[in-house]
Amino acid sequence: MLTMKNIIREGHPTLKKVAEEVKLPLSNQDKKTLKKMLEFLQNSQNEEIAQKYNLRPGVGLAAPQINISKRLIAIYATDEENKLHSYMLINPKIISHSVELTYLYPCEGCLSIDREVPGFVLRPRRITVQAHQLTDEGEVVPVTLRFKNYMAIVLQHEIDHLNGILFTDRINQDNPFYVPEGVQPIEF
Ligand code: UDB
Ligand code: ZN
Repeated sequence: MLTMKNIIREGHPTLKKVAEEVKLPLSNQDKKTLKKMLEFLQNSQNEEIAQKYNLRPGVGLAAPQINISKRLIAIYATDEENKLHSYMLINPKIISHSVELTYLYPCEGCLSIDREVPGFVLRPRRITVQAHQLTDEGEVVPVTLRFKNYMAIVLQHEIDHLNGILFTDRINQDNPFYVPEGVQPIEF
């Protein structure tokens, strides 16, 4: 199983790289990687397992964070309506986004960043993502998924990792807490 030891941290060059497209049909190795990533998130949200292995409760993980520079992400998060979003995605791409922005309040964090970084990350409130999905049955199917609010932030944060971008790169350097007029937060 994956633990925090497998997660590379800020300063590691892989986190700054643009990850490679994954070839389809998906190799068994890539399937295993995605399953391990999702299992890590599930374990990290299981109180007993998380305590035993000292896992931070993760909602999303991108393959570059375990030093695999491929366009794979896992998501395991509940939205504001308490709906669980559990996904293993291949080559996810944001095909459209709202003009309206939002930000997570009080701040974003990252499994690959061990310090608190003050500031807001402005992101589109709604996105549409095209990807291939590895289903629980082991099938790979094309999907178009729409996300809003908190889930849109999680997806954008993970897709950023595939492009070598950390949330700290998106904080306004001159005024970390700058918020344009009318932009409302998602409260954590
Ligand atoms: C996270 N977790 O996983 F509301 F059960 C963050 C960390 C950095 C704090 C571990 C998180 O938000 N957990 C959480 C929140 C809840 C309920 C719950 C667990 N990430 C993922 C990450 O670093 N991926 O690369 C950071 C999030 C900040 C904004 C979106 C992703
Ligand atoms: Zn992260």
